[in-house]
Amino acid sequence: MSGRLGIAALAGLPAAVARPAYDPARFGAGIVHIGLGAFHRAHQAVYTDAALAEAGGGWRIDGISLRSTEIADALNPQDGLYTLIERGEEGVSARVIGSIRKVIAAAHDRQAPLTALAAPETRIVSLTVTEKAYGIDRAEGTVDAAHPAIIADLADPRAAQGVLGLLAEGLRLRKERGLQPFTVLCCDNLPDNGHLVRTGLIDLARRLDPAFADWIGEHVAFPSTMVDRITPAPTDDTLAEAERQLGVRDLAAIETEPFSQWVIEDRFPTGRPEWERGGAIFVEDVAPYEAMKLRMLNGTHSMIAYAGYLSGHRYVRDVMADAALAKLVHRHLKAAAATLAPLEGIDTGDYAEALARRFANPAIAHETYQIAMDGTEKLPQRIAAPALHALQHGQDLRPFAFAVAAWMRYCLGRTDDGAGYALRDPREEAIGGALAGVGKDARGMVRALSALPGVFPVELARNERWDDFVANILSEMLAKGMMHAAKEEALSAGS
Ligand code: CS2
Repeated sequence: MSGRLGIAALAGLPAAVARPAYDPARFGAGIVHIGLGAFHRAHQAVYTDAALAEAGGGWRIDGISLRSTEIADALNPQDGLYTLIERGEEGVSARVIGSIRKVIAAAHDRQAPLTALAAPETRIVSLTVTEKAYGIDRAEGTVDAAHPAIIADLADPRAAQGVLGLLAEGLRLRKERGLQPFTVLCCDNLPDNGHLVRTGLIDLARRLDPAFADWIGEHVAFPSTMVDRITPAPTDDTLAEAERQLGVRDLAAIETEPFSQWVIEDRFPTGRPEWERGGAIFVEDVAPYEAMKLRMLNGTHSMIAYAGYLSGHRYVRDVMADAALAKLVHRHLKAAAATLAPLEGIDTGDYAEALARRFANPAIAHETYQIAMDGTEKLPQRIAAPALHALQHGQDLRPFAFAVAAWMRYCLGRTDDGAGYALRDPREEAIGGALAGVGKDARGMVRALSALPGVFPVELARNERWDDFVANILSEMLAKGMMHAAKEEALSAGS
């Protein structure tokens, strides 16, 4: 068979391929999702697919891609359908997801995103745009007045193109037209993500029209969420696997692990899909779940990314097969767990074991280089926050210092063999500026990078014991190379 995935191809797919247990065309869209990357397609869109299959409703998703046109160009000709490939130890399975109705590429049509946000049927606007796209100064809870999208959207709010600017203009249009506001659902890996977006958005709105800011504060819900599913960027192998399973081509296929988790605060005044049908958990307060996931999964991931990449490991699973690094992974998980408040029904020891197994999944090729990007955006909540807690409570600081030293070493942009790589961090220039003239002096590097605003809390950065740990570990990394330094660290880590 040849051809391309789409509604017309569904009937001819092999029996082993699961497909929507509903006719997608029967349901309208109630969600606009900004940021249609692989993660959304492996996560929220899948929960929505399950909700549609079991409970129906006008809850399909209209996606918005703010920058690239690639996903729109791949998905629209396929009627929004794509393949979710799950790779577990037991094997590979394929499932066609039907919850996405269409994708709007802002680059193709500048007006279309606002039209979707202001459409009467839009009741939820959800987001996976990565930490850096919001333009929120997280320490202050205000907009970052130096962020390019914030500058542009404040100057010309009616033609907003950034995340917060679009939300504000979409809500303003709805208010003007007498439509109910939508619920804003942040699905990025940020602590207290609903609250964070709320404060940023209200601050932006206040700079435009204080009364409108008050209206948002009073009428718009921002439930927080914890999202989890390890989803590597799709590759040619992903597309080849989809074609092998389906017998037709799918240019939007993605691959992911079997595990998936979504914890959501149940505050949806304008309604919501029955995401619990897909396994989502609704709770009063997501914060403790988010802290656990950010500090244990994501924090350890970041350590794995920097120490692993510089040890020559391309994939997370290779890091887990390296005895010394695997030991440091377990050490980090334990130290991160110790910084958490107890959560009823959750044993962090079991959670750590499950995470280590997920990291080691031999079927998932998750690049350390992918996770290493945007370090300045990720480190504050993943590493610095638990490190500060550990400092204040007399707990083990060293694992966090190791992770930070590995990031600082990574900031040099060169492997131990001298090969260069791009940092891919929004503050790349500031990092380069901070390191200029410091050379490979560990103390100097620590001082320079610790002073980058907003990455490390002052109380941590100024602590002598912390500073000594980071500088000593970094100095070992610089002198002996990452692989060797990690081995020594693991030896001294005890059992
Ligand atoms: C990763 C996350 O790239 C990264 O920074 O730590 O994308 C991670 O894979 C997901 O949060 C897992 O849910």
